[in-house]
Amino acid sequence: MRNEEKVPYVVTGKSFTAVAVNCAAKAGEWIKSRLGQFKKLSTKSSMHDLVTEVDKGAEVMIRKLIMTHFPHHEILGEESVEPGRDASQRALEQAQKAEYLWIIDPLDGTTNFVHGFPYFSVSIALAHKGEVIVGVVYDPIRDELFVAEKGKGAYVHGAPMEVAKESELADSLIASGFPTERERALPLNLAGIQALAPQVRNIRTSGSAALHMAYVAAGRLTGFWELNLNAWDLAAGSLLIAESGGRLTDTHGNPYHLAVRDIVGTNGHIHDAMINVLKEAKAQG
Ligand code: 2AM
Ligand code: CA
Repeated sequence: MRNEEKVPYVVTGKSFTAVAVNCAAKAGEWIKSRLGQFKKLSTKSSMHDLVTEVDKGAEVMIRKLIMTHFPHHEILGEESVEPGRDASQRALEQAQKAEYLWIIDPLDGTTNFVHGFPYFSVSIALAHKGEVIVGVVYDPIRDELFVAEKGKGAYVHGAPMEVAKESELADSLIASGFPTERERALPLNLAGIQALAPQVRNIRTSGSAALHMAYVAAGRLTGFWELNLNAWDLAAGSLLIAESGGRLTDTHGNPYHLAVRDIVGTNGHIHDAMINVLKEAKAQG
């Protein structure tokens, strides 16, 4: 075979964002069609960490589409990484060496999917030299597509998004989660919930970090925090929040980057107050 024949065929003429949207929409529709019909339920890092063949199938579908358009890009997907903190950090370090890196969570909110609780999403981000430049989160149940491009704003089905206006914790609706890692992350997050609950309007823990972050971007939640998340839970949502005028740091107030696992994302106004409460509760991790 001659050398030039080995070069993969590339479908040209589609923007990064168009491909991300296409992947999220296609995978999301398929996931929705499988609601209540998955065949095999397995566990990963613990009995609380679930996976189905739908998670895996959606990731394969997204990978194939990305490879069709951008065969030289790297892809970091939740279902292609060994479970656990160390393995995901090693995979991220390895993948970050790539110029273009797609970071995908084919199904964020698997526990909800398994139970038929209609709150889950597909999360797809593209990072260029470690900086997220495209972020897409798709909720197939409500058919809501959240899209952000670096420097160009964030949109939900074409309408520009803006973070919420609340300036006091007392007026804020915030969200978090109950981490699957029961030794360190769960007790710390519970300490944060205990400290913040009396001070805010209320707290939601709905089970999809990516969708919670999209809701912060859309102004439906004032803020979100959670410990021990992975790059694929956060990358797309981080750009949605940043491009909607919000603020993103780790739980100690350091700027967000792809290796951050303990996240605070807010409308900006309540950010320092939230971190202070976590600090006083020794819930920063
Ligand atoms: P998942 O459904 O893609 O696994 C809920 O608190 C959030 O935690 C969800 O976004 C969920 O994503 C994520 N999550 C579930 N298991 C996890 C694990 N073992 N490590 C980190 N995050 C996890
Ligand atoms: Ca997932």
